[in-house]
Amino acid sequence: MYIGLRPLLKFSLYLIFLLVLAGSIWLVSIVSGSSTGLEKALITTIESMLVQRAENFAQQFRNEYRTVKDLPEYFLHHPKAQKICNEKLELMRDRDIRFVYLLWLDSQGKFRFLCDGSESKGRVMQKFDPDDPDLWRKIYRSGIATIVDQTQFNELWKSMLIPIRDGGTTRAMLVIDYSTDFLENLKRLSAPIQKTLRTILYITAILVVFIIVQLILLYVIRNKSVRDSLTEIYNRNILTQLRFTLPLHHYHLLMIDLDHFKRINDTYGHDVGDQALRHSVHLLKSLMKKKDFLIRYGGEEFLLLSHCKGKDPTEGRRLAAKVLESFRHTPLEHPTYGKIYLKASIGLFLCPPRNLSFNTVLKEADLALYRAKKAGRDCFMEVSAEKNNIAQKESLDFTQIKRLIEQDCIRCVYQPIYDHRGIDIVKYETLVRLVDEKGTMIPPKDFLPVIWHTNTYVRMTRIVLEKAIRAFRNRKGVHFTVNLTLQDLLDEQIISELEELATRERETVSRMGIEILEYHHFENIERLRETLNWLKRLGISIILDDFGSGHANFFILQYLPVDEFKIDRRMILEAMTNQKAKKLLISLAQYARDTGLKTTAEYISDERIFAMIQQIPVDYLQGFYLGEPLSEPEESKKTENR
Ligand code: GH3
Ligand code: MG
Ligand code: MG
Repeated sequence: MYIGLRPLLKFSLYLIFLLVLAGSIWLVSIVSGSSTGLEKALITTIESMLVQRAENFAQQFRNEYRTVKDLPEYFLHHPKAQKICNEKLELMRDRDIRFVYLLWLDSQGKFRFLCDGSESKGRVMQKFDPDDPDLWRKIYRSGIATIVDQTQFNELWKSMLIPIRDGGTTRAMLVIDYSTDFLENLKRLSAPIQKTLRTILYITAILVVFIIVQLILLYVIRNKSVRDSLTEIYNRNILTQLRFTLPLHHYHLLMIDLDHFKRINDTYGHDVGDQALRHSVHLLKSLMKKKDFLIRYGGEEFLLLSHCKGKDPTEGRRLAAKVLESFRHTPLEHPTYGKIYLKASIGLFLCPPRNLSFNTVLKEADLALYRAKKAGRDCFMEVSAEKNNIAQKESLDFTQIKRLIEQDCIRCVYQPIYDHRGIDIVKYETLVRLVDEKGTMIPPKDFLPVIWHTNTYVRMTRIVLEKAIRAFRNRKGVHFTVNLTLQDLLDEQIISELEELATRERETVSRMGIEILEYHHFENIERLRETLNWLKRLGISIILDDFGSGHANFFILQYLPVDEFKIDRRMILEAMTNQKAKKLLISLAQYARDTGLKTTAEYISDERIFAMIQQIPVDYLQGFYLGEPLSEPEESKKTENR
């Protein structure tokens, strides 16, 4: 299983890290380089200023003594000229320059003083011994101004040697000795700047550490937020990322829900329930390949995304079958309770088409799972793009439906319900539709499952109630019904809406019936009875929809304050070909008649069904053969189309 970060994100994190690292190394090198660089730059600037001064001196000297052939001789015999020369040299001295003097190289290669601007002056022709005579002579003869290190005296740092040339030969050499104080002063001068640079360096270092720590924290937190703590696989938060990065069309999607898991908790306790969840994850992981994803999608619901190499559907089906097998044959081994068998149902979407959104794919897989549950559990049901024709028709997502509902795009249509002869309209059933921007009517099956159990659904129900009341308010004597699930009747907002309507529109509500859907699985029959009694007190008649399917039984009819039920369409279709089913249908209708209940036969969609139902003692008929839903309820009238 691939459990790391997605490659793109991983790559971005590495990139950021490398950039920060490279940036900080660059900064450090700049900052540390600039402190020595600054020192060098200062020295070079000061040196070039000094060289300039020395050059000026050399120029003057050249001009002044051009005519003098023998300089040592001249200065020996002209003490006044030597004094002037000394004074000029003295001008160059400051606190960093200890000695400034003019040397002459005699024929034996010995250096001798000509003039001296230093404090303790050398005499004319006095011998001078540099610490590296060969080097000094070389510089003297080359005529190129050079700075040399001083090793002779501790207090001296460097000497600048400036040969003064005239007519192709060096006539004298100006020497300027820098004291070590010069270096100290330089350091003192650059100290504040260096301090600032060092501070920048420290701040940079702290920032780099901070950024790295933040990156690590981000990585850890992000990783935690997409992990399920119980099973350590991904939780559904990972979908926010996968939505943008995962090519879903390369995956088979398995929506896996454990069957009757509540019973495991109820029988063995929550801890064992938790162990069972971990055990399930263990089983699923063992069937996964490297590129697959396993996500805990809900409490006992998992999403397995299995990478499909080709578009081979058998591969996905085989995997789904293997998952079921694995659950069937590998129970959780519990030390106290022994073997605990788990089973699962699966909604399977094989390589969803490219143009479907993530939400649509999940929703379709969920519907397939729902079908698997309905089909008896412990099996898988497939969504196929061809079968559902969803490749061409992208389903609406929650936001689109919510927007349409908020923009008042709900339309109610009214399907007539006839008497047993199919002649007189007895009442109307209110059916809801959504109209999209293009004016297309969207049937409830395409939007109700998406908004089930949300506030948007409650809002829609309230709007439908209001619209139905408005439609029938001025149609005196016309009865009508609206559809509500049992869940709706337990919702406080819908209850108060009904109460309010019953007060405000007493007469219209007294002509209203509620067709109750989804009551089969409601286990608290007492509560259901109370709710229905309450509705009856408001003047509303109660109709059970789809009676005869699922767990609906005769007991419900005896126990609940019901006025009517609608016979499940499957019973009617079965009665068309099966004599036993027909007899059962007759008994059911007869039973209702004997006990004062009204019955409606739905799905009267053709003449044959209509003819068959004539032999059954039902009270009302409904179906396209008799009347399609209308945008406006008509006044009660006789039908002429047969
Ligand atoms: P169905 O076959 O229709 O799926 O029935 P079910 O009981 O599996 O499904 P239902 O949705 O009614 O109940 C799911 C149960 O899963 C209820 C809840 O207590 C349990 N559950 C959810 N999360 C956890 C969990 O983290 N630990 C445990 N022990 N139980 C959990
Ligand atoms: Mg379950
Ligand atoms: Mg469930």
